[in-house]
Amino acid sequence: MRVGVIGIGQAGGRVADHLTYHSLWGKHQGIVPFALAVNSAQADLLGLKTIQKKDRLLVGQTVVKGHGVGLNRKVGAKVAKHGLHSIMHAVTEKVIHHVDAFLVIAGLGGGTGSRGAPVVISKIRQVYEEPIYFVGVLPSEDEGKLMAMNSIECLQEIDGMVNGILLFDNDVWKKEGLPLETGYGIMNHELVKPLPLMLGAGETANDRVGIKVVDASDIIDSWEGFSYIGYSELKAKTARDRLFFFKKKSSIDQLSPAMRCYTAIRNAATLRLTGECDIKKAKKALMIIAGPPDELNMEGFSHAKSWLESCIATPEVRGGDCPIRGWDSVAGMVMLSGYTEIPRLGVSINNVKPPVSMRASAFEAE
Ligand SMILES: Nc1nc2c(ncn2[C@@H]2O[C@H](COP(=O)(O)OP(=O)(O)OP(=O)(O)O)[C@@H](O)[C@H]2O)c(=O)[nH]1
Ligand SMILES: [Mg+2]
Repeated sequence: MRVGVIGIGQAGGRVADHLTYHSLWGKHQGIVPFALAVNSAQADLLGLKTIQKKDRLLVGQTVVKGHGVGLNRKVGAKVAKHGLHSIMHAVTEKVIHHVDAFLVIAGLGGGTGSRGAPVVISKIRQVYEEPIYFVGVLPSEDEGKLMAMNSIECLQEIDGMVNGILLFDNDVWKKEGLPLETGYGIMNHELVKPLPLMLGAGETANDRVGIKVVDASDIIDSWEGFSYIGYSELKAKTARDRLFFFKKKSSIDQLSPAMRCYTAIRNAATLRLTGECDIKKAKKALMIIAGPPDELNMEGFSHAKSWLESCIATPEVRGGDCPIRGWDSVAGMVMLSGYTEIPRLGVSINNVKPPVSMRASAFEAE
C-alpha cells in the first residue's frame, strides 16, 4: 500500500521523516511516494534528515514567528487555518503520484500536531476519496494533564473523519535515564519498524511474491478504530549455519521453521505492542510473516492464524507472507484493531470509519 505521508508538529515530522528513510533505503522501497512535514516551529523542521527541504512547510509565521505554539491548541487552530492553503497546495501537487491512502502523523499532546491534524484531515476528506489513516503518539503520564487533554480533544475531533488510528504510547516505550533526543530516536525506530513490512508486503516488484499476498485491501479491511502494532524478529538458519551443523545451537536455532513462524507471530502479538491493550478485545487482526523464502512455513503460518483467531473477540484475521531473499531473520508483525477506548485517558470514539453519505455531502459542498 502506497501512502502519502503528512507529518505535523515535532513528533509527526520526525516519525514521517523516519518512515520516509525506510521507503528510500529499507527492504520495502517506494511505500511513501511523497512525504510532507508541517510545523510552526522552524527548528523542528531544520532537524529533519530525509524529507526534502522543499517539502518541509513552515506554517503560521505571522502568528508565532516560527517558534511553535507551546501546547496551546487555540493558537494551533490559528496556525492551521493560516497554513491550510499552502498545505493543501503541496498535497495537490504531490497526489499526481499514485497513492492508495493518506497517512497523517502527529503527537497528540502538543498544539501544532494535535490541532493541525484534524484541520488537515478534514480538508483531505473533502477533496480526496482515498482512505485516511492517522498515527497518533500518546503522551506519557508524566507529561501532565494538559497533554492528556490535548490528546482527548484531538481524538474526538478526528473521530468519524479517518478510517483508522494507530496509537503509539510514549508511556509504554519511554526510556528512563536517556537524553530526550536519544529516547525519542529509539521510540521512533520502534514505531516505524513494523510499518514498512505492513505497507510493503503486497508491493513486491521483481522479488519473489508471497504465497498469500497482503494487499492494500487487506490492510484497509483490517484497520479500523484504535489499533496497535507488534513486531518480533527471530534469527533464521543461514546457509552458513547449515554448513556448520555441529556448532552449538541456541534454543531458537533448534526451533523448526513451522515453530519459528508461529513464535514470531505470537511474540509480535503478545510481547510488546505500541500501546497497552487487551488482545481479547481486538475486533480484527492483520498478521504478516516475513523472511527468507525457505523459512516461510505455511503450517506455522496457519497455526499462528488459528491461535490469533482464538485470542481476539471475533475471528476476523487477515494475513499473508512476504519472502525477503538474503535476509537472516524471520519477522512477525501483528496489528490488533477495532478498539474504541483508551482506558488510560478515559477516551472513547464512536465511529471511526466515515460513513459514505458524509463523503458524498463533502463533495456536494465543494
Ligand atoms: N515518540 C515520540 N514522541 C515525541 C517526539 N517528539 C515529541 N514527542 C511527543 O509528542 C507530544 C507532542 O509534542 P510535539 O510533537 O513537540 O508537539 P507539536 O505538535 O510540535 O506542538 P507544539 O510543540 O505545541 O507546537 C509530546 O507527548 C512529546 O513527548 C518524538 O520524536 N517521538
Ligand atoms: Mg513542538
